[in-house]
Amino acid sequence: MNKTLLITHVDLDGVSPIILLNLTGIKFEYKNVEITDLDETLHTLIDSEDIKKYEQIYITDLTVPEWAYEYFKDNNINVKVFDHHEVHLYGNNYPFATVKVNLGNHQTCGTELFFEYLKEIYPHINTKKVKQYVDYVTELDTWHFTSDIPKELDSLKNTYGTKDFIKSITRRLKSKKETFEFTPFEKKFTKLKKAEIQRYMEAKEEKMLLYEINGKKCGVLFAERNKSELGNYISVNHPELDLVLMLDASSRISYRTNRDDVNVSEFATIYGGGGHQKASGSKFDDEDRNKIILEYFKGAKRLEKEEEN
Ligand SMILES: [Mn+2]
Repeated sequence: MNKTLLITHVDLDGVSPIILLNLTGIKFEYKNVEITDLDETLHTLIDSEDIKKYEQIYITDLTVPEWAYEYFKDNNINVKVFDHHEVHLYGNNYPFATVKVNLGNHQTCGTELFFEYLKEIYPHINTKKVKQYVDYVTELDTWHFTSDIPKELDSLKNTYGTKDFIKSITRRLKSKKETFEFTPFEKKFTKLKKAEIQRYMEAKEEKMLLYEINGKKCGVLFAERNKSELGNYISVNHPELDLVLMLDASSRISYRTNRDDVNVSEFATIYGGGGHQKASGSKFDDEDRNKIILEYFKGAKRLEKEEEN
């Protein structure tokens, strides 16, 4: 078993800390965890006592629950936490957590905070090219763009899949090339993808339904992908809306706005969720899906899933 474990989120900001650790040359294991699964992941690690086998645990881009902080403290687990979510600022009560929403004069992300830490211990990773990559991730995660590259990077991650993306980017960052570049194929691919996403967003916009919910004027969409981009597109095109609600029926509900006078995190909290001021989420699980199915197909009976062998 390796002595270092990285527990991190699944998006570009969650996957990039894995890439950064790859660059250090140390051996480690990692787990990509959805926000809603962190509690269970930590419980499993603790109950099995596996957690005590690691000399170093890093947790990035995830909000660590208070009970876990207390456990780490009481059991002298060598954990370091790096995150940028506002709801997680209580983490700073523990010396082993770094939770910052801003770094200098810009909004930061998990990857950047982790990079700031790692580059002190492993100065060889502090190259112009790696910094360039970290900046792309920061731009995407905070939705402040100076170019289209961050969105293209995200598009490539979704196409390659997490494992191959990690391999490919690690190789590129390790290479002798001075700057971070896409291959000719990737350039062509991202161009086609961009046109496809534009068509997708226009189609979703046409199907948007309007509601007043809790005194807010909401545009409601059913969408399973490109939610940040779609939420932003609708927000910009419809300044009359307070917020954009995107229902991903097989996953979760996302809340977006680009208005400064609306806090979607407060809105999401009403529905048991949370997040950032301009981008938040709440759960939409089997229980919710079941309600809809029973409402639509009157008299339907839910059956137990058969055990898979
Ligand atoms: Mn993040």
